Amino acid sequence: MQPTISQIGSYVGKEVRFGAWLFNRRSSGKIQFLQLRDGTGFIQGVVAKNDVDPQVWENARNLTQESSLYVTGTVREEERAPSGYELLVTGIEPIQIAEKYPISLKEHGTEFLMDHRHLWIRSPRQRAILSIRSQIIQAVHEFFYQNGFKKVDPPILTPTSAEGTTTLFHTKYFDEDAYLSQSGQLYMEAAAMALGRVYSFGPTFRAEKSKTRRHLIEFWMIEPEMAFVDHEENLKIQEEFVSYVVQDVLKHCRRELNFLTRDTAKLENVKPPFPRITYDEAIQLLKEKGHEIEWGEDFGAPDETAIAESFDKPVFITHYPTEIKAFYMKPDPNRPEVVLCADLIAPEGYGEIIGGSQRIDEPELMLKRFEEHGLSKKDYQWYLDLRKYGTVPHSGFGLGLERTVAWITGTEHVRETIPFPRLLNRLYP
Ligand code: NSS
Repeated sequence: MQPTISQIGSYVGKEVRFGAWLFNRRSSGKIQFLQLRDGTGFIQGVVAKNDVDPQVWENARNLTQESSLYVTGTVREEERAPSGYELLVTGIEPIQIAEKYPISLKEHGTEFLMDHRHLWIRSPRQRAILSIRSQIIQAVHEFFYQNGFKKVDPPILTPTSAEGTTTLFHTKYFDEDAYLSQSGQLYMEAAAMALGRVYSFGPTFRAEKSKTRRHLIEFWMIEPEMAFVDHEENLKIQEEFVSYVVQDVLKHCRRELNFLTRDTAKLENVKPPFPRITYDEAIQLLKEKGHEIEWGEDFGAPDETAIAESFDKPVFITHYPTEIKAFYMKPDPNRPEVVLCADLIAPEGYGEIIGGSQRIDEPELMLKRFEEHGLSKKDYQWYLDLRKYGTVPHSGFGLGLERTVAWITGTEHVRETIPFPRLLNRLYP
């Protein structure tokens, strides 16, 4: 197999040939320095006029930014190079001389970059973010498989809503109405009754009218659901899970994190247990900080940021008012005006990354909630069945992948944490 740049360290002293793109070229008289990338990494190729065939020198000179080529050369160690290696070029076979590349190495405006997202993802920063995203995805699967969970795939086209009707994406399903999934949760509850501990990992859709740095229209969610697990154990699993993912990225993506100048000390600290405060305490804390908020109101982004500032790890906010939370959340038996739920707020202002709860398992209470929320018993008959045939205490949660990537990579806006973001007013490219 041809080596990749990421494997080049195993080829010191040897001649290799691999495919690459020209990222940048500098020349000083009789030497050309080619910054080459192959997607797996970057390496500097050195072309010395006196040591190569004149055709090789000419080929190097003709390469424009993002031209594609096969390069041949000898690998040598080079302490000063970011990758630790350099390539003494002996051959260049151009595949294509690229037209003038729209993204130069200088700064560009966000809208311009978003219009060229298909090319922008080639740049080192975007590559680092997307590599870490891939590592996070791998760590998610590892964590759940290691802990005996089964992966279950809920449908994307659904006849009903899971998280309220205001953000539903409507489509036609032949003659019926259908909606793109906002959350796989309700189906995952059915799956937990069949397989015990399950998780899903898929795209979810919300027609959010919000244009914030934390909202996407299409985002990926990891949704575990567990039979015989109560609120308390649900939180323990969440802190173990989030810590596993963060530590795994620290282990495998040092180079990318350094490139992004991420303060890794803050990430090293992400280990269980996570601090917990109740909604009541959070309201108190916000009032002390001068926020205008009353019991019964939901938190906005500035509130979440203010709460997170008081902690150096992700923090759980538990026991929200029943009134402002989803219909399926189980009320606290000692205090039915609040539910057995928690949101996990990431540190450093990255906002809520998890929403989860223990679910109502009593059939009567579920029917009562259906009435209160005006939900059709007919449309959700299958969901109500779960409370009729061997109902059990169960809990689950949903982690938003892009907000997690934003936090771990230290990226300001979620639009850079997904290859092709779907945003309010943006469906291209
Ligand atoms: O609405 S959530 O808080 N909860 C649910 O959907 C539950 N049904 C999950 C469950 O218990 N199985 O969304 C969960 C997370 C939330 O904390 C965010 O991290 C993320 O999903 N999320 C989003 N990320 C990006 N963009 C948007 N619009 C978005 N909405 C939620």
